[in-house]
Order: sequence, then structure tokens, then C-alpha cells
Amino acid sequence: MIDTEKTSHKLIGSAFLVDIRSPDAPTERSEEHLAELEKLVETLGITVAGRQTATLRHPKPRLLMGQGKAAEIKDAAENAGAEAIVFDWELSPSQQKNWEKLTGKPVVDRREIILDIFAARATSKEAALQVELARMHHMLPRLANAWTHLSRQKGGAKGTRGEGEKQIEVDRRLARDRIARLRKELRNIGKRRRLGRKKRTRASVTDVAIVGYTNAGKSSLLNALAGSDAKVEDKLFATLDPTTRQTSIMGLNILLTDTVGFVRKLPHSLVETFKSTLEEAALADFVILVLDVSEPYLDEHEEVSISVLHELGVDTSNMITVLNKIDLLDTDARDAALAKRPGAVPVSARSSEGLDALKSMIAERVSGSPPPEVFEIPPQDHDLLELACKTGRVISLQFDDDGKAVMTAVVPWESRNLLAQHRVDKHSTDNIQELQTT
Ligand SMILES: Nc1nc2c(ncn2[C@@H]2O[C@H](COP(=O)(O)OP(=O)(O)OP(=O)(O)O)[C@@H](O)[C@H]2O)c(=O)[nH]1
Ligand SMILES: [Mg+2]
Repeated sequence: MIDTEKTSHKLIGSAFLVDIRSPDAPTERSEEHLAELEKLVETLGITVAGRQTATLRHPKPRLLMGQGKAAEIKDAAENAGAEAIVFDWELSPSQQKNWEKLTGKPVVDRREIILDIFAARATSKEAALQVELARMHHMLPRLANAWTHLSRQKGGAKGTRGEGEKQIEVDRRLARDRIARLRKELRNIGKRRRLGRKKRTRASVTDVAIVGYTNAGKSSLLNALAGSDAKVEDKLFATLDPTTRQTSIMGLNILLTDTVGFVRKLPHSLVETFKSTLEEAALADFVILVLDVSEPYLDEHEEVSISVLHELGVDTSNMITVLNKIDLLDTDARDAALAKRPGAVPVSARSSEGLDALKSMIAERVSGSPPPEVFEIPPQDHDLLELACKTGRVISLQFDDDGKAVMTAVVPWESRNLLAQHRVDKHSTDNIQELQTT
């Protein structure tokens, strides 16, 4: 269970959710955004009292929307008995203040909710410092809101400054000092991490980072590949600290790192502060992008993940894309998903299906060439033998009495997809090593 003591919205019991949608955006998308916001809010233990979408052509500076629409949302939130309003939209400090004045309730945006989840989930010192830094950045421009009541009550005579204003300056100075100290501490932790990485580079171990949208199954995949027991939960942001496990895939030494998940509109301050943790992804030899194939908004999740990776300076040209949770799809849906992403590897971290193919692909990336595999091809599919000869390297080929071909070959990934159904799946790491030494 999440530690709500560490969140700033621990006093909110129920919230009314508001999504802002442009008139051209599909309504289902708004539904999906609200459903995701609901999951985020519930992660904090806050119940959802109701939700509404406001359609806006141009956001307005004061309340995002006109007075009439704002009053409508205020009434809807009140009728639903909500104690707070959460926007799936970045509110400026002044918009937040205006909404709070209008409704007399706490009004927060999606970024604050995510910051709170991170704050509650942070267990390591580094994660806690990073979250605090992100929060300070978020708070700094909002300090003025907290003290305006003092300014109004005790505002000095013309030309002199009110109590509130002085207090804002003191607070700002304190906040800036704290930010500087946090940065310094994080720099030191980063230095130590880099030293550790240098040692690994010298030991010629390949670094592979597992990245992707939150809840896609990254930790489950780490566990399935490395036989580890990283925390797996049907919750958003179960993982905050990178977990690294050493494993051997087809005789190759690999360090697999599970990283913090991505989400739509990840607060920029969080991406900034988690950069050092996410450096694991940027400095990895390559990354494995995990996509939840059962997710209806898979395309958007993929887009978000890739854009965060680019923001982090990750090279995505040699990335392996994994379509996880394939066990949840029927045959037709599987075919459709694979047709859409022909280079992706379908797997199920839960049932282990497809893991052999993924391991082959990882070995191929690490060693620069695909490993040999064994295929049994019935006579009716013998045209695939030609494909293997043309695109790959056939090491041995034998036919049994029924005309079935038993082929050991190195085939590139594209052809391997076609040959996959004939691969002798039980070929294990040991098999491969045996083949390589004979
Ligand atoms: N059906 C099915 N469920 C899976 C599979 N892989 C993971 N899950 C489930 O998906 C949920 C999330 O899995 P995690 O491995 O925690 O996902 P994650 O990407 O590490 O999530 P965060 O750390 O929260 O970002 C859990 O309930 C898993 O049991 C799979 O292959 N099939
Ligand atoms: Mg995880």
C-alpha cells in the first residue's frame, strides 16, 4: 500500500476529475485520459467522486475556460460531494489560485498527483532526494499563492512591503538554498554511480536497460529473463529505483536494469531530476522497450515512451521492442498486433512464451550476429528453406524419411519471424553453446 503520509494531498478523501479536450480530439481519447487519471488518483488512496470533460478551443488565462463553464464544473464537483478538483491539464500557478478561490477547494493538476505518487513510492535516498528536488521546483512559483492572504490582510502602506511579500522572499531564499543542497547531494551520488559503471565497462559486460510505460511489465520481464524477484504490482510506478541484475544469456554476460516507468505528461521537473537514474537507460548499450500489447492506447504509450527516451538522449536506433502480455490476446488480435509492428518480439513475461526468441535477439545485439537456431520444417513449408539460404547462413540441413527438414541456421530477425513456428523451442542456451563449439 502506498505511504500516503509522504504525500501532500493526504487530507483529500475524494476528488472530481476534469479533462480538457480540444473540439477536434476524439472523445474516446478523453475517456482514456480520465481513466488513467483515475488510476493515478486512486493510487494515492483518493476516491473519485465524478468526472467531466470540458471542450475548449483556446485555453483562457484566468480559469482555462469561461466563467460559465467553470461555474458548471464547480457545481458538478459540489453535487458529487468531492473535496478537491484534479485537472488532467497543466495549471499555471495563477490558474490554480483562481480555481481554488472560485471553488473553495484544493485544486491540483496531474503533475502534482504524479509528484505525490513518486514521493510516496521513493524508498532509496536518491529517489527521495530526486522527488524532493522536483517538488521544490514545482512549488517555487507557487509560494506566492500561499502568502497572498497575508499580503492582503497586512499589506503595508503604499511603497512599503506587506508581511506576506517579505515572507515570500524568505521562503524563496530558503527554497533556493535547499535546491542547491539537493543538487549537490545528487551530483555526488551520480558520481559514485558513474564510477561503478566504469568498472563494469572495463569488465566487458553489456548494459541493457528495460524501459517503457508504467505497468507495461518491465519488472516482470526482468524477473523472467534474470530469474530475479523485483517487485511486480498491478499499480502505477511500482518501480522507482533502477534495479540491476546480472544474467547470462546464451553464454553472454549481461547487466539488465529495470527502470522507472513513463507516463503521459510526466512532469518535466521529474524527468529532469530523474535524469541521473534514467542515465542507466541513456548509457546502456541498448534498450528494450516494453509495450503492453493488451493496452487499447498502445500507440500513444509507445509515442510517449519514445519521446521521453529521446529527451533523455537515448539512441533508439538499435532498440528492441517487446510486445508483452501476448497471453491476453487471441490469435487474430496477436496477428494484427504483430502485423503493425513487424520487428517487435511478442512475449509473455507471465507464461514465458517468446522469451527464447527475445534472448536470441538480445544475444544478436550483444555479439553483433544472430546465434544459430534449430528449425524443423515440414515438406509443405519447404519454401522457407530457400528463404533461410537467401537471407541467412545454413550450418546444417538434414531430411528425415517423411521429408521433414531439420535445419540449423543463423537467420536475421525478419526471416526468423516467418520461421518462428518451426523453431525447436526447447533449444536452450546449452544447445546453442553446443552448436557453436561443434
Ligand atoms: N497477463 C499478463 N500480465 C502481465 C505480464 N507481465 C506483467 N503482467 C502484469 O502487469 C502488471 C504490471 O507488471 P510490472 O512488471 O510491475 O510492470 P512495470 O512495467 O514494472 O510497472 P511499474 O514499475 O509500475 O512502471 C502486474 O500485475 C503483472 O503481473 C504478462 O506477460 N501477461
Ligand atoms: Mg516495475
